[in-house]
Amino acid sequence: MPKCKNSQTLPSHFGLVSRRDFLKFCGVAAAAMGLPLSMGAKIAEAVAALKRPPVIWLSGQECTGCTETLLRSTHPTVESLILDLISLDYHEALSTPSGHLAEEAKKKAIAANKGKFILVVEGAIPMKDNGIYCQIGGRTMLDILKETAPLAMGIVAIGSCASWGGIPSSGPNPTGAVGAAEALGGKFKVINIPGCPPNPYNFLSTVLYILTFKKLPDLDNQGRPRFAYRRLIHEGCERRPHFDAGRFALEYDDEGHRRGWCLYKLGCKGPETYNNCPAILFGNVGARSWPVGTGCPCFGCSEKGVGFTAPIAAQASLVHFSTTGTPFKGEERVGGGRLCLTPPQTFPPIHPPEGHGPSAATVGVLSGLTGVALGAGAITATKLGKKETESDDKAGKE
Ligand code: FSX
Ligand code: SF4
Ligand code: F3S
Repeated sequence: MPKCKNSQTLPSHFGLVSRRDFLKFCGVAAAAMGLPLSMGAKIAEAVAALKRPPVIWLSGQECTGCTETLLRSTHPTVESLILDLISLDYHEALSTPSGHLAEEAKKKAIAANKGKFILVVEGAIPMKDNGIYCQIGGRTMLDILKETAPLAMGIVAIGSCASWGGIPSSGPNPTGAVGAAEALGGKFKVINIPGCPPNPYNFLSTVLYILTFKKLPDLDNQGRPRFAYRRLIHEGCERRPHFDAGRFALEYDDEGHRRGWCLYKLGCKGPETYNNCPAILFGNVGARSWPVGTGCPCFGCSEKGVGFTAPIAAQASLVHFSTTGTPFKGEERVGGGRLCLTPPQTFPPIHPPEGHGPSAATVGVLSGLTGVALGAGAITATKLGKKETESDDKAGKE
């Protein structure tokens, strides 16, 4: 756990979360942001000293999975942290009042926090026929968003629907669904946290970053925080050694699938999807708790033009991924920057009959090391947190 000189000045609890767990979480968040673990303590101190920023949460065309993912997350009770770090002044699904009372509560919350609140948008915004396909309290989501955005301090689009249209925008997109940035005509800077649902740690880390450093995190050319979306799923995937060795599951529940081989031929979109799922994992429901870890190909939920667009079983484009050793130019990469993959000279062709090319073990060691290095910070931090929690529990501390 990161040491914090002034940790005693922190409150003993943040709602349901103990000071100890809060510090651990901030350490994990620091690692996820690519910062040294020791920054976790600084983040904790900075955030603890702040007044909770008001948040107005609007919902458009969506399944409420983005809210669910925040509320169902566990270790260390991310939902408690979120609800303690921000003042959730209006949220359609979580507000106690409904109908006119809810509308009244929203108006009051916006008027009382003009220029100071963070606007979180969940869900897509239909543009066709003046937005009539999503109405709340008799008004279109489009109008509500256009009216609310100029009054906000900052705008966060949570989930793929709010980022670029997500499920509602998939072909033939009958309602003309788009993300928040596009609905606002590109006039506002919107932080996109895509994923269907997105990882709650990415949302919380973004909030922590803004609160701590008083500025937006570095964003890629799709408005996503680079700290979370700068690498392809394929770069940190634990099945990567099998891809490099040409070992693929060909059907669900075949021998290759049961042995944990690469899911590329089952339609895995890891080679064209940017996200930190292999490093941060999902839901803390057990080891390797992320789609590919459970045997399900990544379907590119966080990538515009891939998730809900490319056929599920279609093989991913390898355009982001050179097997020839030719370096990509930064601008060719969606998220920007250069790829840093397994040394290309170790690659066999990707469709060799089994037994040809370098052995899985040889390539596995090399590419496994790359994957380990990529996710090491976050994974180590997560494990550290868990181990310490376990031993703390045994010792009966806090
Ligand atoms: Fe979309 Fe979020 Fe997917 Fe669902 O609300 S990103 S459909 S998980 O819930 O907006
Ligand atoms: Fe992992 Fe998918 Fe890449 Fe295979 S194709 S290594 S399963 S991300
Ligand atoms: Fe989505 Fe693929 Fe991650 S489907 S959750 S981006 S592994």
